[in-house]
Amino acid sequence: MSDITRRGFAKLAGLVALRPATASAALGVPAETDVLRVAAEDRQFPKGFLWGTATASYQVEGAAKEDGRGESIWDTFSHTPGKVVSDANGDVADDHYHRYKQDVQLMKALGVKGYRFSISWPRVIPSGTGAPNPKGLDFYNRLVDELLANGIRPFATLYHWDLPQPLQDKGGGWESRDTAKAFADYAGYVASRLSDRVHDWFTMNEFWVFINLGYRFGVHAPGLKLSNARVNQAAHNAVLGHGLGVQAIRAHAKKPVRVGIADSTSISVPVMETPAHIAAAEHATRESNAQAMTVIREGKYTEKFLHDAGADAPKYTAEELKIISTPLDFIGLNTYTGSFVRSDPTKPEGYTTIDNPKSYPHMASPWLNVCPEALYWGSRIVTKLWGNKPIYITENGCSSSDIPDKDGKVYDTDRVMYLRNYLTQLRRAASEGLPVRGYFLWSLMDNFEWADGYTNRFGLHYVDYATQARTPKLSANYYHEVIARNSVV
Ligand code: GBH
Repeated sequence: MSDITRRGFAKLAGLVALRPATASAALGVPAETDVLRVAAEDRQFPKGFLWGTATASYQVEGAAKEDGRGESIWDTFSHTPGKVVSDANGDVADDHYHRYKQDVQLMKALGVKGYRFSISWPRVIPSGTGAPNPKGLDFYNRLVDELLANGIRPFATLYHWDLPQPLQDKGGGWESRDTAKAFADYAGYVASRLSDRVHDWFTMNEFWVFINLGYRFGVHAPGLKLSNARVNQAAHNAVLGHGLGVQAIRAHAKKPVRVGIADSTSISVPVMETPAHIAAAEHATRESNAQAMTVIREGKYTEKFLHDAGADAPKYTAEELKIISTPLDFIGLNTYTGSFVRSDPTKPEGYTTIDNPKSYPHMASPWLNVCPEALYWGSRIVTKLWGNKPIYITENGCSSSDIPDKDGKVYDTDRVMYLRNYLTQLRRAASEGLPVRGYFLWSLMDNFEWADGYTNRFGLHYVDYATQARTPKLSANYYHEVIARNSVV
C-alpha cells in the first residue's frame, strides 16, 4: 500500500470512529462522502507536478517556404510520391507558424503549465551549417514571449527529425560525424539566443525511431535501407551529436539551464510483478536501449550489444563515449507502449520478450498497443538502472478514429480510457516516490503524423484541415479536469 493510500485509510478509519452513530457507521461501513474523499486522495499527483502538451515543428508549423526557411529531409521525403499516405506533406500542416497565438490560448484554456515544442533547424540555419537566418529564429522569439505572457513554461527540443537537406546531401546526414558537430553549433547558437527565457532544453527526440525508421527501414526520411554497420554508425553519430549538443547548450547559455533528452526508451514490462520477472524486465530494458539511453547514461555500449553487432559495431573512441555520457539534468521519456518480458533461465541473457497475441488491444495506430504499465515500469526501471534524476514524460497520448458527432464535437471515449489508465500508472510511480516531475500529452492538436500523413489523429483538439478550425475533443475537457484537480479523474 502506498503512503498516500495508507494515510487515506487511516483518516477514513478516524472519520468513521468520530462520526455520530448512523446506520452505516453502526455497520462499520464508511459513508459515501468519506469513500469519495479517500478515493480522490488516492488519485492525487504531487504538488507542483507539471502538466503540459507537446508538438513538433514539421508536424504543426507549415509555412515551409516562409522567411528564409531552408529545406529539410522531411520536405524532400514527403514530396517524393508514395512515401506518405495520400502523398501528404507538412507544407501547411496546422499553420501554427501563423496561428501560434490562438494555439497558446488553447493551451491556456486547458490549464497547461508547460509546452514542449521543437525548433526547426532549417528555419534557423537554412544550410545546416554557416549563416543563421534571424527571421527564422524570430518565430521562436515570438512563440516563447507569447507562452511566457500566458504563464506557460517553454520546453524546447532542438531536433525532432527535420534535418537540413544540405547535410543529407553532403555527408549522408547522421552517417557523418560532421552532422554531429553541425548539430552542436546549431544548438549553441539557439541556446545563446533563447536561453534568457528558455530554461529547459532537450537535444533530440527519439534516437531509435529516426535512425531505424530513417536509415534501416526506409519508412521515414531520409528513406534509406542501409546495412547494419552503417545504421550502427549513424546511431553512434546521433548520440555523439546529442552529447556535443548538451555541452554546447551549457557553454552558450545566458542563464542557468537544464538539459535532457526526449527519448523513445523502449520499456520492458514484467509479465507479472515477481522478483524474477522484474529483474528480467530490468535487463531487457538495459539491452534494448544499448544504442541510446544505455550508452548515454553509462558511457559504454553493453557487452551483449557489442557481441551481437560483431564486425558491424560502430567505430568510436573513448573520448566520444565520454562526450555521449555528459551528465544530464533530467530525463525525458516518450512512452506510448511497452513490451512484456518474462524471466527465462534457458537464455544467457535471462529473459525473453514476448510477442503479443493478435488479439492484444491497440489504438487507431496498429503499433500503439495499450500498455499503461509502461509509464510505471519505465519510471521505475530507468531510476533503478541509472539513478535518481528528475523524469518528465515528454510524450504520451494516442490516436483515435475521431469522427465528429452531429453536434460537431468528437467524443473520443477511447482516448479518455487510454489517458485515465496511463495516468493511473504514472500516479502509482509518483506515489512510490519515483522522481516523476511532469507529463506532456502528445498532442495539443491533430497534426502531420509522419508517414501516416493526416490519417492518424493524436490531438486533444480536432483540426479541420480545410478551415484550420480547432475544436476541443472530449479528451481536452478530460485533461482540463485532470490539470485543475491535479488528479486522475
Ligand atoms: C512519437 O513517435 C513522435 O515523437 C511524434 O512525432 C509522433 O507524432 C508521435 O510519437 C505519435 O506517433 O508504422 O510500424 O513504421 C513515436 C514512435 C514513430 C512509433 C512512428 C510508430 C511508426 C511505426 N512512433 N512509428 S510503423
